Amino acid sequence: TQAPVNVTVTGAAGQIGYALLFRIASGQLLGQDVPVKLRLLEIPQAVKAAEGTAMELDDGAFPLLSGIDIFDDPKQAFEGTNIALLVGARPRSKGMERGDLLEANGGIFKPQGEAINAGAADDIKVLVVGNPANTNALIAKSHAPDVPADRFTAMTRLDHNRALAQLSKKLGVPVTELKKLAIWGNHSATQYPSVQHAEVGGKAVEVDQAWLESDFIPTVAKRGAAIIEARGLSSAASAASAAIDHVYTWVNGTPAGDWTSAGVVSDGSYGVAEGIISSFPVTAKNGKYEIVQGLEIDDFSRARIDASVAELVEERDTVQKLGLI
Ligand code: NAX
Repeated sequence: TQAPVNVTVTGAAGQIGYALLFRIASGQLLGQDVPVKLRLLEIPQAVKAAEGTAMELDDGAFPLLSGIDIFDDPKQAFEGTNIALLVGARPRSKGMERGDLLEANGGIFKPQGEAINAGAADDIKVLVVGNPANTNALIAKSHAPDVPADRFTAMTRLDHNRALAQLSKKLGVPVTELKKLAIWGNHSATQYPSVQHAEVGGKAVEVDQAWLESDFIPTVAKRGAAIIEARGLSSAASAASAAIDHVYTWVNGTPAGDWTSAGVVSDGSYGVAEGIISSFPVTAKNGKYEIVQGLEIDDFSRARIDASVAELVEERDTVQKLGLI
């Protein structure tokens, strides 16, 4: 039988952690034949709560869960890890400016990047969920010079799944009929969910532009706020589900004739500033995410992509000035 895969989850005692850990333990992250060993990272004040979650994980008697270790030190938490899910982050508090938020998160993602660089396994794959996810991933990557840059990704799969759900409702077809949707840019309100290349039942999707602009795009981009409004808490189980999807696809590949969306390091494709972590349509093959090449970009898409990328460039410039990258 296979040796267990080490999976580190940060923010393990949080809402997303609570939903995510049970999905991982049940084998949905890597597959029903892959044992996993969990390494949970929390801040000291939340270690006790993480221990409570670990007790519940024990009580699940999951056949594929071969152990749980809890840490408050990133150096230990990332030792020998194969998959790192960086969920814990510093939320925006009242009156906090964007620069303050980026700085506070730099204090988390810089040491985590360093710890990954120092101790993670050679095949390490990193998914950043904690917001601002794209720029947090950029900070972590910048402090892990010995890890190939393409191992650092940011989550826009939840946005992708939200877009699938909205389009499926609009067209009255199951999500399985839809292909080639894409999220471009930042995981923020500026993101661009694109149906330009989308297909339904193998044919081009046709929807009117007014619906796209006044309904589809804002509904997807502001879904997080709508969930908070309805639930009184931010998206958790759907975010955990998207994180599972992101890693499962990364390891197992995308089906032929389709793609998905992920925040990956830009190689300058489609005029997206090289080096930033932006969402693109991506395929996965042999354990690598690759940006889909050769797509024609219409004027509407161009303007939307540029606007979201401009925000990412601004975030990068801010963290550069703060000495965080
Ligand atoms: P919670 O506040 O419930 O949990 C966060 C946990 O992280 C807490 O237990 C906290 O103690 C821990 N933490 C803080 N700093 C840490 C550190 N340095 N090391 C380890 N753990 C640390 O938040 P939750 O609802 O679970 O959301 C987590 C993050 O996901 C937030 O940043 C949130 O904004 C982000 N999201 C990202 C999404 C995406 O699509 N990329 C969607 C969902 C979610 O909003």
